[in-house]
Amino acid sequence: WFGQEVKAKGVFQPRFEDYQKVYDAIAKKLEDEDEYDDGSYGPVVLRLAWHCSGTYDKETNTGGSNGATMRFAPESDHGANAGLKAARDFLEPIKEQFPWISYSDLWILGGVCAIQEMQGPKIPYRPGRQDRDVSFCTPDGRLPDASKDRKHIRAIFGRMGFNDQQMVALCGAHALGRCHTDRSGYDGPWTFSPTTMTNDYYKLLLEEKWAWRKWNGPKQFQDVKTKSLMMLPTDMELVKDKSFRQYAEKYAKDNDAFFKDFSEAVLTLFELGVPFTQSEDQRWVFKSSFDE
Ligand code: ZEM
Repeated sequence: WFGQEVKAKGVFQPRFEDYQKVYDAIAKKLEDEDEYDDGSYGPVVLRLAWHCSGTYDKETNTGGSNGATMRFAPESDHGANAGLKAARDFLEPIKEQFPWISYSDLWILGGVCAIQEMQGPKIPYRPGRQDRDVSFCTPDGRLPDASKDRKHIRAIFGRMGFNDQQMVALCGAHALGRCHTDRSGYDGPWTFSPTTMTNDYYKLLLEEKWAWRKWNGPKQFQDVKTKSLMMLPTDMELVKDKSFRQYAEKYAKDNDAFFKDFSEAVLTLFELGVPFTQSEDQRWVFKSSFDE
C-alpha cells in the first residue's frame, strides 16, 4: 500500500504510456463528437494549440505554449482568440480525467492529436509545460492579422523565429477548418475537405481563379468557379510574393514534402519558449487511431 500512498500524494511520474492514454482519450472524443461544424472539433483544437504557441517573442522569451495563459482574461478576450472557448471546453473533461497533466501540455497534445487524427503527419512531442498565472498573459496583437500583407506575416512569424519556408508550411494548416462570421468576421472553408489534412490549400491557391467576394463582410477572396471556398488576404500573399511562392509551388506538387516540413515547423512552434527537462532526442511519437 505504500506505493499507492506515494502515488496519491502526487509523486506520480507520468511516462510515455500515460500520455498515450491522454492522446487516446482525445482521439476518441474527436471521433465521438462528430456533430460540431464540418463534423470535427479537430480544426478548432489545432487552432487553440497554435494561438497558445504563436504569442512567442524570441527577443524577450515571453509568450508561447508554456503557461496556458489563455485560461484567463485578458488573453481569452483577445479578438484573435474568439471562438477558442469551444476548444478549451472540449478538452476540459480530459483534464478532469487526467488531472496530473498541465493545461499547457494538454492543449498542445490536443493539437498534436488533432493533426494526426485528421490524417496529417506525425508530430513528435515532449511534455514539460507548466501552467502559469494571469500575470503571464501576453499583450494583445501578437497573433497575425488576416487583412494584412507579406510585411506583417514576416514581422509576426519572424518574431517567433521562423523563415519564409516555415511560414508557408505552417499556413498549410488552412487545409483544415473554416472561418466563422461570429468569430473572425470572415466566412467559409479553404478546401473541400476541411477535416482531412492534405496539400489542397496550396493546390487551390495556385490552380483556382480567385476574386474579391462581393459582400458586406471583411475583404476576402472567393473561388470564381464554385463560390464556396475562401482565402484570406494573408493566404493570397503566399502566391503573390516570389519567395513565398516557390514553397507554395513545391508543397502543391509534393504532399510528402509538405507533410515533412509542416511536421518540423509545427513541432518547433509548439515548443517555443518551453523550459523542457526532456532532451530533443527524447521526443515521443504517439500512435494514432490509424496505426494498428
Ligand atoms: Zn489560421 N485562421 N491563421 N492558422 N487557423 C483561422 C482559422 C484557422 C490566420 C487567421 O487570421 C485565421 C495559422 C496561420 C494563420 C488554423 C490554423 C492555423 C481563421 C478563422 C482566421 C481569420 C477563425 C474563425 O473565424 O473561426 C492568419 C492571418 C494566419 C497567418 C498569417 C497557422 C500557422 C495555423 C496552424 C499551424 C486553423 C486549424 C483554423 C480553423 C479553425 C476552425 O475553427 O475551423
